[in-house]
Order: sequence, then structure tokens, then C-alpha cells
Amino acid sequence: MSQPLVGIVMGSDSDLPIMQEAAKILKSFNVGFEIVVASAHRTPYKALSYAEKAEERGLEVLIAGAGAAAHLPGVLAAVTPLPVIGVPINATPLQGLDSLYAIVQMPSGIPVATVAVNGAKNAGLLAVQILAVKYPNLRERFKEYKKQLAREVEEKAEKVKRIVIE
Ligand code: RP5
Repeated sequence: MSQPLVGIVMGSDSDLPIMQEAAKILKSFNVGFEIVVASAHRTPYKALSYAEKAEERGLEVLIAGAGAAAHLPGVLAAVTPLPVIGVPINATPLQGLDSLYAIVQMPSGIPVATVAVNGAKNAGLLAVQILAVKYPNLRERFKEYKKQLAREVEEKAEKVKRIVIE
């Protein structure tokens, strides 16, 4: 795989089962990525330093997943010009609502593109789409991906038709 263009950051190793869905998507599009555990609360200086150096290290998009009072995506976005995609993780009795609100309700001026609770797959896809603005080969692959999705829906429609008729 090529030089990492996407940094996947998560607040804890307990986020990995969800966040690896983003990694799978990036792998399938042959986009280089790296995975880092850095907590906005437990290792704030590590998280800040990672985000501060991300641009000069050649990263182009950050994906950040965290549960509970999830400050991680916003903290990263505070110190990098790179686009940050936030993944709210269902990690507490509030089932991800806490994290969703913390990530999606970023105050004006510092956006974080927020996907659904546990929506790491979409975070991976959005990262590919952002990169596709610059890399035409990724744009073509993404178009093909969407065509494949449409083909799958048609196959399902045919299947349902057969079931109803039989
Ligand atoms: C957050 O707290 C992490 O992102 C994780 O979702 C949650 C629980 O972390 P652990 O107690 O499993 O380390 O900071």
C-alpha cells in the first residue's frame, strides 16, 4: 500500500472493532492509511501533536472515532487544516447519543464532518470521496463502487419479484 494519506485516530483500543470498518474501505480502494490510538482526555498532548504534524507528514484526511464525551475529532480539527471526519462510537449507556452530540455540535468555525453512530464505513467512504477531488483514479473507482451498489439493489429487486411471484 502507498504512503498513508488518511490517519485513523481512535480514543481507545475498544473503538477498534468499529473503526476497522473505515480501514477496510480504505484498503479496498487501495488508499494508504495509518491507525493511531490517542485520547483527547487521557493523552491530550499526543493527540494534539499527532494532528499538528499530520499535514507535514503527508496525510490529507483524518478520521477520528471516540465514545462518551467525545472531544477527539474536535481537538484534532482545532490544530490541523486537514478535513476531519468524526465517528461517534456507541460506548456508554447513552448508546452513542452522547458522542454524536459532542461531535456533530461543533461550535461555529471548526467543522467536523460527522457520520452516523458507529458509521466508520461511511467515514472511510467519505475520506475516499474527499481524496477523489485530487486523485482522478479514485474518482473513477468511486463511480464504479456506486454502480456496483446500484447493481446489488437491482439484484435484490429481482429476487423479491421472484419470491412474490412463486
Ligand atoms: C472514549 O471512551 C474512547 O474513545 C472509548 O470509546 C470510550 C471508552 O474507552 P475505554 O474505557 O474502553 O478505554 O474515550
